[in-house]
Amino acid sequence: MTVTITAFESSPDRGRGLARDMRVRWALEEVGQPYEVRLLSFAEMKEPAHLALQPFGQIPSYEEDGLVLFETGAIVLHIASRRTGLLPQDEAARKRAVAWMFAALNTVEPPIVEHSMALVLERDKPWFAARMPMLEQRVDQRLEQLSRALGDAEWLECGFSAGDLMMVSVLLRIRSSGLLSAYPNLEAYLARGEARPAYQRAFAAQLTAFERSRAER
Ligand code: GTB
Repeated sequence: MTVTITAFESSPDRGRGLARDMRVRWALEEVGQPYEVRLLSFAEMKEPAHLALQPFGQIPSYEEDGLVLFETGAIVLHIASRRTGLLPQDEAARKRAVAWMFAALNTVEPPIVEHSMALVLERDKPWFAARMPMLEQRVDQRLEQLSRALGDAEWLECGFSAGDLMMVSVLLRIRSSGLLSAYPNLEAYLARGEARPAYQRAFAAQLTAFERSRAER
């Protein structure tokens, strides 16, 4: 089986593992599936060849022997369903792990992305100072709820799962804001995710890709 994903040729995060190919790389590393990466420039992401794989002109896309997927939720769920290691055996626990994947993408990620985008795109706008506390409060509400749900547990659902992979990936984007410091159990949760050998292999691979492309420019 040959798996090929796409990623930024030059990631705006400078290889800090925040672009969304990272969660797919991590899932592939967790299940021991080798993969190839096709790096794309911003212009190439909007060309017909890539739009045929990813209708929104984004990364990552996923190709596997004729199967083409887009959306990291669908891609990680596919990987987790095909190989062991990312979903519990017990059916109820498996369904709850999938629920945590959806929670990460649909409930926790939207306010985090809105907060991050405002920091990047709206700093010079007249409304920025008034809007920021509201965006921080929306993120904090989700962090407080998630912190309560996790409690003292190591992972969200009886052992590390694709739900944790997705949740940790989503939370990493907010770490530099300092908002996580109110929730030591979430900080420890992120550290456990980052300590996983599969995470570290995925992180090293995307950093190497960024550094190579910078050296070639
Ligand atoms: N819902 C889609 C999915 O989960 O697959 C979202 C995919 C997505 O947003 N991809 C982004 C993209 O291709 C890259 S990851 N953007 C280009 C475009 O839309 O034209 C988002 C991202 C970019 C940069 C940072 N960063 O610099 O920290 C973090 C995350």
